Amino acid sequence: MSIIISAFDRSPDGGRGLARDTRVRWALEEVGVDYGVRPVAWQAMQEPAHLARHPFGQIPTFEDGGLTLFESGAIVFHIADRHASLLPEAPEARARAISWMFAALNTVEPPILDIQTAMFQEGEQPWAKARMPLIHERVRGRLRQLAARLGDADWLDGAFSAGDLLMVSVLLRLRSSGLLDEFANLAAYVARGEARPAYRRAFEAQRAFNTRPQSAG
Ligand code: GTB
Repeated sequence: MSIIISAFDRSPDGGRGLARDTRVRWALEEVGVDYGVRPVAWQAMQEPAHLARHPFGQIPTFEDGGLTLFESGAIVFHIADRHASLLPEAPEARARAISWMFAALNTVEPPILDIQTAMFQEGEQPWAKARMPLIHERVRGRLRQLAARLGDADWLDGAFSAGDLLMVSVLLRLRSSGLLDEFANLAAYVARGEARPAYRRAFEAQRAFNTRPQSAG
């Protein structure tokens, strides 16, 4: 097995699939490529060996022979670019699918991440409670636009693509907020993504990994 990805030794979410190795696992499952997982403990994330793979000391990373990549979007793009099925062959359709990849990561994910930041990093601040409704409203604005574009289509632009893979991955992080359920077509879109056999395999693999018995030493 030549591909190795890195993941939290044990994700803080306990295997709910919210850490970003899940989207990389999903892409690898979609294209049918085996991979191994390098667990990275918290203290090891900022040590030289991991920093050599990831300059910001994060997960996921991707190694294939002499190639090492970081950034989940770049990794998913690399996988999609080198295997059939996650990006259309036709140049214009391919370019549109890549636009959706960027839109997921650059336009839709940032306000969603603000929810997590407000809860976990800023929750103790005196202004934290007042900020949350503003963040929710920004997320709603994006979801409204995305819902309008998706309409009653199954996927964002024709067949399922890496753009959908990243968009569904990003939207999944909203589930506990209840915001996704305000948009029935987006909730159904995410459910379609989760129902894909490749997603199920990726989810189960990360869950098994994150709930594996701790070794004694
Ligand atoms: N832009 C980068 C990418 O897309 O790859 C962002 C990578 C990133 O934020 N990685 C996080 C990380 O390594 C893990 S995924 N954090 C440690 C650090 O920065 O020191 C984010 C994440 C973490 C935990 C949960 N959770 O437990 O629910 C969900 C998501």
